[in-house]
Parts: sequence; C-alpha cells; structure tokens
Amino acid sequence: MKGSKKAKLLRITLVSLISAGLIGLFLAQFLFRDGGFTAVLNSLSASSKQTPKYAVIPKPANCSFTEETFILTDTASIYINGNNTEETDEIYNIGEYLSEKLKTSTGYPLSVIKSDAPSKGNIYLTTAGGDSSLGQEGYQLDITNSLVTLKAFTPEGLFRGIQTLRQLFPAAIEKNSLVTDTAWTLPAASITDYPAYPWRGMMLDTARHFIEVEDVKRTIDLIAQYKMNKFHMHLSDDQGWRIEIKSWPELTTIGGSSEVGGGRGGFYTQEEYSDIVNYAKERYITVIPEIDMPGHTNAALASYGELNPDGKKKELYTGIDVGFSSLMCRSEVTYAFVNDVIRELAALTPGDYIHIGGDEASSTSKEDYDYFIGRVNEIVSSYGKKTIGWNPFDTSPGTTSESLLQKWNPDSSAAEAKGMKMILSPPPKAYIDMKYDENTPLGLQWAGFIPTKTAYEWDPSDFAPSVHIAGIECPLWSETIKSMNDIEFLAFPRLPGHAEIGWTPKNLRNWKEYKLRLKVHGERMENQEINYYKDPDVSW
Ligand code: TNX
Repeated sequence: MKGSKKAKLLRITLVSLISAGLIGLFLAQFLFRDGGFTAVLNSLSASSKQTPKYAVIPKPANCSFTEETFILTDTASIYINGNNTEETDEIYNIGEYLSEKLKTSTGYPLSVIKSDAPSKGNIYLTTAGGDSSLGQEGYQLDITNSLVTLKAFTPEGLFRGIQTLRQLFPAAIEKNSLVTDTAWTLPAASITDYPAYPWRGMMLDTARHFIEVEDVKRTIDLIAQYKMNKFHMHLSDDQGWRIEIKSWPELTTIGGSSEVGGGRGGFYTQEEYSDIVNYAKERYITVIPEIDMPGHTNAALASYGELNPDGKKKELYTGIDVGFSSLMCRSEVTYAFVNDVIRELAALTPGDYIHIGGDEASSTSKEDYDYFIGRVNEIVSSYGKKTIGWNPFDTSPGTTSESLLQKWNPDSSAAEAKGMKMILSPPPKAYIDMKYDENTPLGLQWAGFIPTKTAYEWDPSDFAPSVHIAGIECPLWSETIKSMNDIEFLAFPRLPGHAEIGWTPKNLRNWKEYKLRLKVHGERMENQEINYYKDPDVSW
C-alpha cells in the first residue's frame, strides 16, 4: 500500500472514530436527561427487557446517575444539621432511624453527629439551605464518590429522601442479619424529588378481624418505605369495636370480643392507640382513625341496649353482610354517645381529620342520614377536627368544602359542587382486598380481580377533576384477613404501585418499565420477609 493511501485510510478511521464518539456523547445526553432510569436501562443493553441496576419506587421526579460510586465503610457517620436547635434535634432522630436501618446488615456503628461540616466518606442530612420550592416532602439527594448529601426544606423531606437512599444500596441492606460479603456501595447520583399528591395512604380494616399492635407497626414500616404519609385505621364495624372509649367501656369488653368467623377479636387500649400514633408520627405518617357511622354499627349496638329502639342489646355479628345496622338518628342518646367517642378519640389523635364512615347505610333513610351526618360534623368540628367520609357523605347538606370525600363510588357531583377535595379509592383499581385472579386464596372479588398491572395502570385524574384531588388511598378490608402474612400477601406487590401513583407524575409512569423496577424489589421484599404474591406478569 502506498504511503498516501495509508494516510487516507488512517484519516478515515480517525474521522469515523471521532464521529462515533461524538454521536455517542450526543445520544448519551438524551439518555441521561429524562432521569437516569432509562439511561441505566439502555446502557446495560439495547433491550428494554433488562433489569435496571437501580430501581427506586416510587420513581423520582428527576434523577440522574453517573458511573462513580460512594462506598459506605465501618468508619462512616451520619452528620446532621438543622436551621435551629429544635429542627436539629428532630433531624437527629431521623439520623438515628437511618442508622438503625443500616446497622443490622452492615454491622457498622454509624454514629449520628450534630455538625454542618461532614468530612469525606460520610452521610449528611440537612435542612440548611433546603429549597422551599421542593415543598413539605421534597428532597435533593446528591451522591458523589466522597459524600452523600441529603437536603430538604423540612425534616419530613429528609425522611422521604432516606427511603430513596435505602433503595439505592444493594438489596442485602434490607436483611435482618449481619451481611459480610457485600460492598455497601451507592451510585453517584443527583436526585430532585417531590410528590405529585399530598395524600398517599393505606387503609387497614382492624374491625372485621382484629390486627395486633405489632402487625400494625410492621404495616406502618412497610408503607413508610414507599413514601406513603397517611395510615387510615378502620376502627369499628358491625363485627367489632377496636378502640377503648373510657366513658363507654362495654364498646370494647363486649363489642371488641368478636370478629368475622367468630374469633376472639380484640381492641387497642388508648395507650396502645397512642403508641401506634407515635410510631407512625416518627415515620412522618398521620393516623386517620375511622368510626364508621351510622351504618356498620352492630358492634356498638350489641354493647349498649340504650343505643337501640327497643332498649335491648343486639347479638354480636360475625358474618360479612353489610347494610343491616343503624344508629338511631333522631335520638339524643346517640349524639351523647357520638360526642363522647369523638371527644376521646380527638384527644388522642394529633392529625386534623376524623373519618366518620358514612358508607352503606342502607338501613337509614336518606333524611335521617343527612341529619346524622350534619350533627356528627358539628361534633367533630367542636373538637377542632375535620371530617372525612365515604360516599354518599358528600351529598349531605351538613358537609362543606372543609370535609374530605373518600371517593369509592363513581358519583362525586355533590363534592364537586361544594368544592370538596377527595381521596380516591376506586374499588376496581385500589381495593387491595380484591383477589389477584380466580386462584387467589384470600380476598373478595365484588370489584373484580385486580392483578398488579391493573392496580398500577390508573391515574387519579381518571376518577375526579384534578382540582378536587387530595390524593389516593388503597383500602385493605379484612373480611378474609387473619394475620400479617395475609396482609402482606394482598398488599404486596400492589401497594408499591399505589404509592407510585400518588407520588410520581403520570408522564413518568409506564407499566413495562415499572415492572422491571418491581422485579428488582422482589429481592428487597424477600430480605424483609414480606410474603408477597409472585404475580406471573413480573419475571421475578
Ligand atoms: C365495601 S368500600 C365496604 C366495606 C367492605 C368492602 C369489601 C366501603 C366504603 N364499604 O364495608 O368491607 O366493600 O371489599
């Protein structure tokens, strides 16, 4: 080959190499721009079927990764700092929470240090300089090879951000025992994140079957990691009364002694309830207590004769029918009773809301129902709280834009006319007590089968005009649930999907991509010993 030809070939090769590099850089910029998930997916393989390396649920609003890594070692500490002493003390507790979460599996001491000067190799949690535009729950997480910086406008934002941080560590971080064969690495990342909706909750029915305090606390922990912020406790129904009311003690001694199927039931003492409320509060979760009225009240009617028209106590009920019981809506005894219950419950509940049920009152006339809801609304406001109710609660003249409708029926025209906000719980999507398919051993099926995909593929705006939406809640009714194992089986893996619907904007959600992240969470759920349903649509 002649010299000039050689030079030409060399030139062509060089030019091709340079252009390929430039095209690569050009493409990479787009890949990384949408939030690094697609980038990480695509960098691993051209196929979108690949398992992502990092899988955060709910998916952050903005997120990018680089190739560097941070390595957590046994000399690391958690530095914390707030804008004032009170805030610093609060963040100290969040630091302790993080330390506890990481300690078991890493075996590292991870002490919490009050200081605004974190040195290399540490984790830093701070509200100093936190961006107010990220809101109450937003956070900014920056991971470099030398430091993890989590910044937020409020301590609550730091708590939410910690859930992201946990999910970026290897799955073994979630083990309940010491792990020695894993390097505790985090990908270098820059994440700016905040929720789409302020209300993201789960409801647990503790009335149809009593749920022990331990199990309630575990449930709270399980929802906290997916950034849910409301825990709604259904505390009374036909089959059981679960909260101690000191001025009406037989509500629990009699009304608490039954459950579906005839088991021994149970109830929370006021101390236990407060303990649950505090446990949730430490996880920045508000407890919403529900006393279901005027229907769903057989347990109360069985406890006190005077609440019945004939003065006689009803029989305890252990079946699963609905719509047969009602408080007497035109009797002052009823309002004396409701007043005592609400007074005691409001005093134990720091949140703004008391849920008064209002569903399926088929044994109450519409006039009586409306009158009742109006009276109870006044009682609740007299204790400084606001009401929430299931449809048709919104149709009662006593409810105003102050109240929240928990929408489970299609018609919310009354709520819309009144300018009420709504918590959306559409049964065919959000009822996690429904069976996954015809073979699911637990659950009901009146709203249809709800596989994980169906539970994930919906948007709040499909169910109410956007201006009325406070957020979403997935209810777990407990007619068929007897244990923690049962709770986990019906809640997982559908609940993380509901958490994502509440947190992540619609345009970032897509089932095909989500199910790859969910698959990654399989190992995390296993390490947490969650008895989840291995939905065949996900390649676990
Ligand atoms: C309807 S949803 C109910 C509950 C049942 C549930 C079972 C609603 C407000 N009421 O009483 O437990 O269906 O799925």
